[in-house]
Amino acid sequence: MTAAQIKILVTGAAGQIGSELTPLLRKKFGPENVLATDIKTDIPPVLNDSGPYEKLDVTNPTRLKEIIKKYQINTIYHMSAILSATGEKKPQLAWNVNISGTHNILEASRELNLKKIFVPSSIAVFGPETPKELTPQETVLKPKTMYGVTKVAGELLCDYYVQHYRLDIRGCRYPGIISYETLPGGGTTDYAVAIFYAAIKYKKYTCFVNKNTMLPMMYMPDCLKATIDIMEADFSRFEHHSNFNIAGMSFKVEDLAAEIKKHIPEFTVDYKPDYRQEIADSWPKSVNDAAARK
Ligand code: AKB
Repeated sequence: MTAAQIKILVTGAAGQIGSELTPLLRKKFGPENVLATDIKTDIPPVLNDSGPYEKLDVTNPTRLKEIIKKYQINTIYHMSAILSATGEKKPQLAWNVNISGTHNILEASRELNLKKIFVPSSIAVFGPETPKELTPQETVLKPKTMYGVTKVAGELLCDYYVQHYRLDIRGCRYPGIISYETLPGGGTTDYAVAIFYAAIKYKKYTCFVNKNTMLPMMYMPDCLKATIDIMEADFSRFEHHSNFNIAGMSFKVEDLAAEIKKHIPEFTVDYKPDYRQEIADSWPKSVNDAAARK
């Protein structure tokens, strides 16, 4: 497929990753070849006027197929999801969006013969029984959150569609993503972004996990590079499909706070762990991404 033939649909384009991935894809493949979609009506300024936009709820398969046909889509980046913290507050919604939404994407791709689909997973597939340090690619997947359950099921569903329908599906297990364009929403790793905003605006931050919490994180440019690299790699060499571990960095909250304090000396953090502490404690501290690098 040459660049000119690629017609991309991005779901969840107004979200934290979608709002930076979409402009990058538009730059690479031409704005008219990248359709941004989201359930939101108010889209971030970065997507405004930079290319086509349609409102889309991924749980509606009829509308999804209409859009794919209308824009002659052959490639999907399926970025919409309910994340871990919101998923614990609204487990039924998380199941519906993450499972039915992903199933709709895969079914539409099968029926309409799409060429390539990116379906992200997350470090949330891991649970308390998983080794915490340099978590291997192949390991115990027994998450305790609804988000994690939907992501494990999503990975297995993708494998099923690769094996039974020969679809080209790729994806990786995103760690917490650190960025500034669009705020993350509803995740457990959100503190690692919120702390910067709070430091600048209020010179203080109340953190919802304790100071020793350490989770895998990645800076947005690296996240975008990993996403594109996985999408452009030779599929015939893949030993995994939608579940590649990818790693950036890991740090304790107190270490991040100390680093910010070097720039804003009056900055202070207090800690009031809530239900998200338990989620954070069930996830790895770092992951091994040798399979993705290979
Ligand atoms: C979350 O915290 O739920 C997400 C994720 C790690 O997938 N950022």
